[in-house]
Amino acid sequence: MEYSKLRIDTIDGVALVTINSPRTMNALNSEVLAELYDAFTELDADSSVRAIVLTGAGEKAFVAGADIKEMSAMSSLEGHRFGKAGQRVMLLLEKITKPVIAAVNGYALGGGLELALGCDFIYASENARFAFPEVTLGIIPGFGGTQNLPRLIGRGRASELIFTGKMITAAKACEWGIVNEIFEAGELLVKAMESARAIASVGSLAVCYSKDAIVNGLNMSKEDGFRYEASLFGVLFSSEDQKEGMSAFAQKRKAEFKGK
Ligand code: CO8
Repeated sequence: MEYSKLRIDTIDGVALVTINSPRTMNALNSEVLAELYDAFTELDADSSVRAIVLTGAGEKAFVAGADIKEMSAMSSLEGHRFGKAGQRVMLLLEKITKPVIAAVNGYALGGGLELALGCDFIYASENARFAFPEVTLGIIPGFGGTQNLPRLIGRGRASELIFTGKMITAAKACEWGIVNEIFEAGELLVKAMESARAIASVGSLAVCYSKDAIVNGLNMSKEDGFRYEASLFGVLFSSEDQKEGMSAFAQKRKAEFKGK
């Protein structure tokens, strides 16, 4: 499929998805949201892709939020639809079987932070900045931010960010557990791709089931989560990858996984 707002490059089983509207700081308008939904659906179905990195074009922003110019004229009904269009992308990021790493290379504000939070984990450049400025615009985070941020960093810190709209540095975001690791700006994509390639080289079924257990387990009681994990664990014993992984270990050779 052709995309006008995204660039997609696939290298060694890793798809690099770049939101490509640097002049507007990669702001999320309806078109970008629709393309992101289509692209992630397409990449999920592509068996040659085993991990995904998501970033923004240019040096200033990952994504500076939902498109304020588009939102400013919306009716209540249109605002509701727009919110749903964004939430559909965030929920898809959780549902797809491939891990998605957000490489945050500048501002991740509002909907941009929500997009990063929808990914499995976040790496950031030293110049990355994070905020939920929605309250300064008279709205609230509407692409899942009020739900995903407290689950990730706890109610207190999430409430502080959402109620004040204040901007935090990459270092603070890392200290608070939003960001896994910080890299120099020029190194960020190299490191994110390296990490994605490491994921792409192990058993892809096992990675997919791990993601399933983590994402779905977060919405279950601990006991149900343990039960769910055990069932996924058991299913993997019917896979060729489990047999290959364990025989390769016994034979002291590198496993060749097939994802089945
Ligand atoms: N939407 C639209 N355009 C944007 C956005 C945005 N979020 N952010 C930046 N731009 C545009 C600017 O308008 C400007 O365009 P132009 O040259 O045509 O005026 C261009 O990008 C460059 O921006 P600046 O000149 O402002 O660049 P600076 O380096 O001076 O500042 C900032 C960069 C700090 C990122 C600044 O642009 C800014 O504060 N942007 C807005 C950030 C923001 O408030 N984001 C949150 C938006 S609300 C949101 O995301 C809600 C999500 C949930 C929606 C649910 C709906 C129901």
